[in-house]
Amino acid sequence: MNLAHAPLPELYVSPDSASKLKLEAADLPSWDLTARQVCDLELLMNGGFNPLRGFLSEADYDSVVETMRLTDGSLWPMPITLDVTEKFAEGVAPGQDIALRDPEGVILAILSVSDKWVPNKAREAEKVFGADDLAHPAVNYLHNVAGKVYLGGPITGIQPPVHYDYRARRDTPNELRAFFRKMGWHRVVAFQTRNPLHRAHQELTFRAAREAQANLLIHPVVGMTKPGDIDHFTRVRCYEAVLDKYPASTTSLSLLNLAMRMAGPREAVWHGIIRKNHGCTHFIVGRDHAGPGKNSQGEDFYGPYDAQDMFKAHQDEIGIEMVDFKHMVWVSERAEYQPIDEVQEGHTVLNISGTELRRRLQEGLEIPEWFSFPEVVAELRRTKPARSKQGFTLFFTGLSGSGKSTIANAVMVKLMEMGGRPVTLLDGDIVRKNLSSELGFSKEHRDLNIRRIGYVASEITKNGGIAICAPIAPYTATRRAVREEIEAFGAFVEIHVATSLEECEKRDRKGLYKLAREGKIKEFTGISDPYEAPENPELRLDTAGLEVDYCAQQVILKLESLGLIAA
Ligand code: PPS
Repeated sequence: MNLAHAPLPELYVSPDSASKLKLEAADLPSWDLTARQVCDLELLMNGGFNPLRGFLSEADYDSVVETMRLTDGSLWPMPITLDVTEKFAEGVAPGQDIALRDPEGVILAILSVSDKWVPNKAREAEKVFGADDLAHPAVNYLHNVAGKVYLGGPITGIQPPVHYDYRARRDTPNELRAFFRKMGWHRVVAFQTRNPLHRAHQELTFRAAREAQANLLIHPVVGMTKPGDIDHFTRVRCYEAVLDKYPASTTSLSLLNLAMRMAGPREAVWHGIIRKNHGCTHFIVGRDHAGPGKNSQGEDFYGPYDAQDMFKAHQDEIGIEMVDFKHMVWVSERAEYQPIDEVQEGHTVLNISGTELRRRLQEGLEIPEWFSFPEVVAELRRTKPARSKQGFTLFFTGLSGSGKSTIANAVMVKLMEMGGRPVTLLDGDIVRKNLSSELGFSKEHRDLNIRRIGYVASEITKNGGIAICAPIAPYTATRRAVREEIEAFGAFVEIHVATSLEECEKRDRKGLYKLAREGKIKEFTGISDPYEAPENPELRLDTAGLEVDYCAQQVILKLESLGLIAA
């Protein structure tokens, strides 16, 4: 038997033991897994993360962070840890079992806690992601989303997370290994992707498989990808359309419920181990594999070939061979795709970048047939109508009395006059009355208030409406979290109403500044509580000496320049 196809150890107990454990688990402390943790747990339990048998212990974590290896010397580049809140961690001690549940409360596994520690997140960011820079999505997650305490220990698997979508396309490592065995596929090239496939991808994957004399597995990530990516429902419909373009029975499509970290070189090695576990013998690694985009200085986090270099250095140990990802371009004279380094001198090369494609989709412009398959373009247009038809959020932030509500009201009226999309105003005061009446002004309460506003705005945006928010929203991290939540569905336009504290206090329209100065109102923004001004808002307005109408007009012009309103 080809070793790549032999069954892999899983962490699940038998159905009988699972039923018993489920009952016993009622007495255990329960941790409700985050979306990322559900993904990690599924791959731990089904062997996708082999050789891991649970969430990393502290010693393994330190070793992985520093050396990309477990303490037993096995190659493992990514810290797979269970992060929890300090509050939950207080009630847990090593030696104890805890029940791991999905967001609906269904028990998936038991963690036998061996270690509990507070990680040095700055070190983790530096070593694993290359920089402690919040522009990296995984570093931002580490500092602003993940809990402060890590728990480690072996897992007893009870049941896999339930997926209601595309069930027939989801395979465990052992299911894929059995499929390859059954089909007689001895050499399999895996293609990792988080984007829709266009003609160039189809060409390059087809060529890669042919060069390796192997079958092809399109293995897209459907767990968590980079914030702002096209949702996996749309992508899978696109992949299914592209699958028909390969010669019959050479290629298969399977969905991988992985939560990506966008860690470039380390991530490429991790992806290789995961594909090896899924029975593949070859893996396509291209330029800037799993790249996170630009850092806060506007530079790339990793060199374009760092991932390939690191992969090559470890491929023998992993037991999977790298296949180079060729940059394919359309050659007009030949009416076909060719690798860029094989194009004859003088021939015309055409290419549409990801940014250009997004622009054309946003503006409803033509996408040529040489670039993509009509079925894929139709699918993308269906989910991503032109920007001027999508929902969006206008998010005003600024001190009390800065003029947020006044401008927001004026903008709302102008947008309603234009028509076409429903407009909802989530003004600070309205929200505090209807959504957040029990909240005060501590950091915790303000954050909760803004998260609620963000949630409602994201729903409005998702459903094609315009949400206008006008809270103080004093904290950068919270505004950023709301931005990320909303950008999954449409534009987030941040407007800093930058009227100075002196001016706001001079106006003191509600008489609150006076009371705050007298100490009669505590935690008052600008006086006894912080306001972190946005560094890069889409628009900044200082209302001192300006008419409301002029300010509202500036906002409308901004929306027009962003393509959010059209003639
Ligand atoms: S936050 O920080 O975003 O949750 O605040 P927000 O929901 O926008 O509420 C701000 C309005 O509440 C009034 N108010 C206070 N503001 C700031 N600090 C303290 N301690 C405070 N207490 C009451 C104030 O009228 C704010 O309204 P605006 O429209 O901003 O002037």
